[in-house]
Amino acid sequence: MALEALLFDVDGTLADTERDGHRPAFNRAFEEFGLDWHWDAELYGKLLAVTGGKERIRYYVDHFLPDYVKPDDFDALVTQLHQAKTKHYTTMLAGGAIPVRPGVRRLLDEARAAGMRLAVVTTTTPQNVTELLKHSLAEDAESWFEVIAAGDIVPAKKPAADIYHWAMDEMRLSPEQCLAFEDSHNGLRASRGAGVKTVVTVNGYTAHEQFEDALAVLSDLGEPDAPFEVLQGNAAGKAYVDLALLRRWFNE
Ligand code: XBP
Ligand code: MG
Repeated sequence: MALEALLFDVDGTLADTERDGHRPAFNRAFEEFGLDWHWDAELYGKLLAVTGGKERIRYYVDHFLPDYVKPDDFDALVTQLHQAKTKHYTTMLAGGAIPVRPGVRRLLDEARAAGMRLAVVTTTTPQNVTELLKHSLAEDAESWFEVIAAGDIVPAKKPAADIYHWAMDEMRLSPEQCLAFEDSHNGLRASRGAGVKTVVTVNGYTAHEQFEDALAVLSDLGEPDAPFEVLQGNAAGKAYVDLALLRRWFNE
């Protein structure tokens, strides 16, 4: 089957958002609520085992705070903390704090010019996607994507495949017509679980992870003057990911 659509993860894939974006936003929310919780860069790497911000807060409390006694309204506290975190994070994005990763804008431009269908498939909160696209890509970038599958749309977040199934159902596409971009083992489990061939671009938190099932594992999408590093797979001597290389991998 021909390649019809590109499905993009957001955090870690479109932009390097975790360490200097989501993490400080969580910490600001904790401070705002008078909590002495602080997630340093190393601890945050461990917490990334769990996707979803609310889920990550619960995981932290359950696994890293043995003496913490949950208040009766703990569920409400998690919700409020996460709302505050989203406010801090989107404020950072509105200030243009987080650029897109190398090659992202170039590949999106080429894909749009070629009439490729595009979607976002992520566990992050929808507002975060809107703000990132608007301030880090272009004012109208949200309209480039036919579907934005995000957040609590499906109850089971990545590594569950549900969000990929949801996006492809919306687009009336089968997995054999799509190619996904992910940055993490959890993301790859989700895309491959839905049967979608996947290119991985790693970042500082995920470079050590296992990606047996990827078409290729790269440092980033690369640019003509800043080639990617190939960590796994065969890039046929190319320096950057373009549609020709994607089709080559897709048809392998
Ligand atoms: C992204 C996430 C998200 C963000 C936080 O995973 O795990 O939880 O860290 O976003 P993926 P929210 O890239 O695999 O989609 O706080 O909005 O949940
Ligand atoms: Mg990701």
